[in-house]
Amino acid sequence: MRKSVFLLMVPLLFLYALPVGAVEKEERKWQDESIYYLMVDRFMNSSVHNDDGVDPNNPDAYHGGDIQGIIDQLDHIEELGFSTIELSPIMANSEQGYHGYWIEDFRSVEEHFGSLEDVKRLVEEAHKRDMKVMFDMVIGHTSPEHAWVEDETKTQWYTDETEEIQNRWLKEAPALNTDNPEVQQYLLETAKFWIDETGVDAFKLVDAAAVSPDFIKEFSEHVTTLREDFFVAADAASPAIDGRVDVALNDQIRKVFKTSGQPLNELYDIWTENKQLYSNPNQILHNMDSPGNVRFTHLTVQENKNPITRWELGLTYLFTSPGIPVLYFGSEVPLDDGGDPSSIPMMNFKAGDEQLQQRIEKLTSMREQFPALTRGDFEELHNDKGLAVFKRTYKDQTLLIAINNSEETKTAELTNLKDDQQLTGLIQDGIIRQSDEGIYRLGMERETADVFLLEPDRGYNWLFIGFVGGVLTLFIVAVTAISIKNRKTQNV
Ligand SMILES: [Ca+2]
Ligand SMILES: [Ca+2]
Repeated sequence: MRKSVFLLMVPLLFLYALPVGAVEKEERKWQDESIYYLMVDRFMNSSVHNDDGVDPNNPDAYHGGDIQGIIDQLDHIEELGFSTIELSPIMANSEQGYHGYWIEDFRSVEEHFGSLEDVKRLVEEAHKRDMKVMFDMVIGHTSPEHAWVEDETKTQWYTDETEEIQNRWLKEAPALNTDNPEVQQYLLETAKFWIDETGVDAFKLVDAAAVSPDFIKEFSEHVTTLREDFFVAADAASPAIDGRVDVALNDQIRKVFKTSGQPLNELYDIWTENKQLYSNPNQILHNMDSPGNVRFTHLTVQENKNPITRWELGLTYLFTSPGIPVLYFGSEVPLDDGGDPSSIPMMNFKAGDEQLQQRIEKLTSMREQFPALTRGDFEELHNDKGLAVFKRTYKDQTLLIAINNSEETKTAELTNLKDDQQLTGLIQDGIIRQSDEGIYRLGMERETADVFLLEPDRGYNWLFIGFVGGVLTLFIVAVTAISIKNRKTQNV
């Protein structure tokens, strides 16, 4: 019987590797971090022993999430590539204070979340994975049920000033008099307490707008005397420190990326302003979702857009522009709150969108690999009708970020780059070479974004072509040899 020779497909070899940047690994700075921000009560419920009064059907009640739950899900956060975890306030809160804003005791852990021992373990587990931990701390208000409210010796600890409070959880809360030296002393000692007891790496001061910039500065300086690399951020612009949530920028990012066809010019304008306002504008915290806001996913759905496409564009900007990107938990699903920010369901770890999570992993790993994305200067090369190209350079490393937010294919003709280079796409794997006229023509399909590494033109990849050619030749030789041998066997 004649044996058939099967034609085998030569497996296509995708030799995929990110090109190595020219910059040596340096000591980590806060601006190199990528932050995953979670609400403790709504993340993961691992212990039923602290579920007293928990009611998942009541949006205002505790839903059972706890510190052990975060420890159990560190893999999830690590797989997405985040280097820092930010926790909603963990301090003891009043009934229905699931969000952590109604602090009854600044120096104990909310009993629904676990113990101080649990928190210490969480920080240790995170550190083992080379991740840092940031605590949110409400600094300008307390719970109406805080013992100080009824304490006659502490009447000066509160102020009667009734500023317009934006945060819906703080509207009814009494305002602390943070100009009072006793209150200041208490808060500084509280910072020391958490650093000493848990090993935490950073605080984000919530409600910072209610506190004088002088005290925020003092607070920030105080913690750095305790630990040099400690980082303090504020949830509002404060002239006192560089680390703060850039609300104006965040609003702009949400507005620009929620639907296609919108220009990207204002994003760069905000950067130009920030550069003048802050000594290190790379320490701003920027996000697309945060507690209290309607989820970005819902904004895109309202515009009849594909949320995944919109998230991919927005996140590419967020993770490659100056500042520390913060992803609010559930964005990776992506969660739609139906337009009601008070709807905060438990995190669903099984529902994640594969494509979106891959984009997040790609972006976090690029920030690890290319310091130009976290430390480089930021220059606009092209910004016209929805296509923007930004350049980031750090030492010998240059990357370009291209975002086409328009509804048609667009091309940027770049003439002010070094000669004889190539632009290697890190997301879509394309290569762009300089034309004979000296132009780099960067074409982007509608609603796509990519990051390009500028590197010397390598010509055709002869090593790869040679390798594939060699494998093919060997294959043909082997098949011929086998068929000759078979024929001989048959003839015998
Ligand atoms: Ca629990
Ligand atoms: Ca409580």
